[in-house]
Amino acid sequence: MEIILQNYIGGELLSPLEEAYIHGTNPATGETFALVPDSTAKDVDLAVESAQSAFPSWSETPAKERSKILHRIAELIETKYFDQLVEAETTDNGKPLHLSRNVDIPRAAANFHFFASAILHTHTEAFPNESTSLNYTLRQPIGVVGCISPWNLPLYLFTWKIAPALAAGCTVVGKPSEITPYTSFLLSKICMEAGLPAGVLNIVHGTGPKAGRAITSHPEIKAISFTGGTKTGAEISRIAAPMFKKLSLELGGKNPNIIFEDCNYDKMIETTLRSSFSNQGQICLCGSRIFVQEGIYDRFKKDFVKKTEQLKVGDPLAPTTDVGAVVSEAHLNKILNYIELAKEEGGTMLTGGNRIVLEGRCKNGYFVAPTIIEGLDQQCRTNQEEIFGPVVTLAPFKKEEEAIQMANATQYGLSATVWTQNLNVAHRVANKLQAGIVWINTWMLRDLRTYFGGMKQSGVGREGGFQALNFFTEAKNVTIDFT
Ligand code: TXE
Repeated sequence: MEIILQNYIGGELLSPLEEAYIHGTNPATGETFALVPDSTAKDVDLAVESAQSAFPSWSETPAKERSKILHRIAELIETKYFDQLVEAETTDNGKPLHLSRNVDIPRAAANFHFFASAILHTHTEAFPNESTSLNYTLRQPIGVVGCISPWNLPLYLFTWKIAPALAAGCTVVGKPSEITPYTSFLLSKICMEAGLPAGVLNIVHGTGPKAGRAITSHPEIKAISFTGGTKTGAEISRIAAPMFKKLSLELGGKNPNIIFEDCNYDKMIETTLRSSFSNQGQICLCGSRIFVQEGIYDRFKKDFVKKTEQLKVGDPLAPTTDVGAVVSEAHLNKILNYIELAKEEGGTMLTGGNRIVLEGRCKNGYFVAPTIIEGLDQQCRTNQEEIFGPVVTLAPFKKEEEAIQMANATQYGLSATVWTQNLNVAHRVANKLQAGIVWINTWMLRDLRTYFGGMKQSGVGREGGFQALNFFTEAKNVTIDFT
């Protein structure tokens, strides 16, 4: 029996107006387990109306009250609903259960806690002119906003957008990815239980071209916060920019991982294994291009291949699984096509390069062997385009300048990792890398207060901390003349 998901509009769970559904698939088994509303512009209109009517009262609710409700949502995620959310995320996405339990769902709760606290610690600027006049800044919630999120970190990224929007006093029409909608459906129930007033958050399920486009083109939606593919980001900008909507776009990456000879080798190799294959390589921050200084290249190659081959690809529900299923059949085929392309482009498969067929429950699941490719030049498509799977390329370098040049040689600029014990090298390289986020001797060490986002075609704007609260507010200057 499939679970039937519903939209969350005006504080109620509603079926899509046209009663149309799409299939929600468990990527580990290939089976349909849910029916997902295939909402249209009509559902979005309804959601916008309800967000508009909730806006005056929510935007004037004292920050302290908004904060309390958001903390309550976080607590319900952490306690009563925790196990259900963990299982739902893994069923929907294919990621190993331990990732849902230790990363995705705790982070969703942390997003609410963080912005519920942050809203109590805001301040604005003042510009006094001796005894003649004073300017000060008001930051006011922008209105109804649209939050559109992807499938790779479903509840984690959805809440990363809606928590600051709600904290800032905006009302929201959100759309999670149609590929992984289950946990945001559960979030609707949590919000009802936490006492979030009707219409403050509305969740409309459905596809990008229908429900997503209806959100981006709706004249009453004042800002769009989007995470997803670069092409989709461009399409959203084409629609939203001429309407003068505020835009925050977190897009793709093709991130370099630069390894110098003097690095802490053991820490580097364990972390590189994670930055390459965690979540099946489906994190926009994964380091998919690995550059290794020539003195340790052969040693690294041997050890890295060995450790990669020890990773257990398996049922995401099994506690011993390191690498689960990729998110969908279409995405599986995309990854396999890139692997074929890499061969045509002259790449050598050091390990992997194939689909894995498991036995039992997961025999029809979408599994890919962690893949390491060597021997490609930096300009080829494999090294230029985002594959978003468990696939990395290796290349040696001699000098610092060469590593920087290769690292910067893509259209993307999201994140980068640098491994060295030499402080001078670390600072010099960090300074020259074209990336919004640089990690030195670590990866994915996140602090929610910091700027998060990319340069070049990896996006526009920054999320995180007060940046996100600023995005969802308008700055208004007030001038008083004392004379
Ligand atoms: O993302 P999409 P997809 C990359 C990755 C992946 C590729 C495509 O390379 O293979 O993007 O993945 C909604 N108007 N990333 O197709 O299409 C869509 O419904 C409004 C990188 O899943 O960008 C979903 O909710 N909305 C990435 C969201 O946009 C639209 C994470 C993301 O979907 C829309 C995911 C439209 N016209 C994929 N079209 C990252 N960097 O984190 C789609 N959507």
